[in-house]
Amino acid sequence: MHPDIPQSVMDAVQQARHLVIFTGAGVSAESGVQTFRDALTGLWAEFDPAQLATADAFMRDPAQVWGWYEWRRALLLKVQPNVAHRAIARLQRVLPKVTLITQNVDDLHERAGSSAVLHLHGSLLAPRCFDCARPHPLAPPAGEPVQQAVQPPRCSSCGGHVRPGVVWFGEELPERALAAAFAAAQSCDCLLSIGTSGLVHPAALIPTMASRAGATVIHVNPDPVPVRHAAEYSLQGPAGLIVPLLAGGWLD
Ligand code: BJW
Ligand code: ZN
Repeated sequence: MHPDIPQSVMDAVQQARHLVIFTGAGVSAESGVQTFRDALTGLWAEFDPAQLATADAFMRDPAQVWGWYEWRRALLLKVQPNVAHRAIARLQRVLPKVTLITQNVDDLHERAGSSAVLHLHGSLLAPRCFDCARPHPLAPPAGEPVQQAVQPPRCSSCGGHVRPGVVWFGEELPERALAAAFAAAQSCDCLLSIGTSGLVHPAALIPTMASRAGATVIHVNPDPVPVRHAAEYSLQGPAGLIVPLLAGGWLD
């Protein structure tokens, strides 16, 4: 069954002069990437973020943290973009201006053909030195994904531990990407928020900023999202079903 998408929502997306697409882990769920906070299937149902997703945890036990991220980097090689990623790339091609902002640390938007993706929480694929921040490119992981402790490589410049290029709790978001994301949220006429729990700050402010600036805001999520403004909508369903409908009507 097709969800009922109001015509005003279709119009707001398809006639947007500047559309912002803001994505979270839910957009990659149908590719087989685990979300964080889904009750039974999310990563945080199985693993403790305080032991894995903070700089303190890395300093305490670099091998445990590095091994966990290497496991997730290896899993990423096994998955493919889904129809929602592809529909987003299509919207970027056909609309006059689209800013794509993601909280995701995967590269599935890029692999689906999206360009200029603003990664607010970094990337699993951009490791850098914990001490001097120098990038430390790595070959794709060989073999099957295994969840085990692994000593991180050493920085070739200063000898520090190499860390995942993601943003951990308590760390600043990349300044330029965040500034560009906030500017886009404040100047767009429509914002599509897809597959995020909206719990992690400061990224969570982005849909509210767009609403306050007068944009139509549309949430896509299997769970209902509370709406607070007249031009705010919650479309309940998986991204893989709803986003292609919103992007429909154009040929690839
Ligand atoms: C589907 C679906 C389908 C399922 N289709 N949908 C202000 C207020 C309160 C707290 C703070 C605040 N300011 C700062 C904080 C602290 C903290 C924070 O926000 N904590 C809250 C959790 C309470 N923020 C920070 O620490 C940030 N830094 C910062 O603010 O620096 C300044 C500062 C420094 C020092 C002191 C104070 C301030 C950094 C946040 C970094 C977040 N990092 C992570 C981990 C990245 C690395 C890794 O991958 O391991 O980023 S946490 C994790 O959450 C990850 C995600 O990007 C992020 C957001 O999660 P997301 O994408 O929303 O996923 P889920 O799982 O939560 O939701 C999935 C959704 O999809 C659900 O709704 C499903 O229903 C839905 N779904 N299937 C569509 N098929
Ligand atoms: Zn270094």
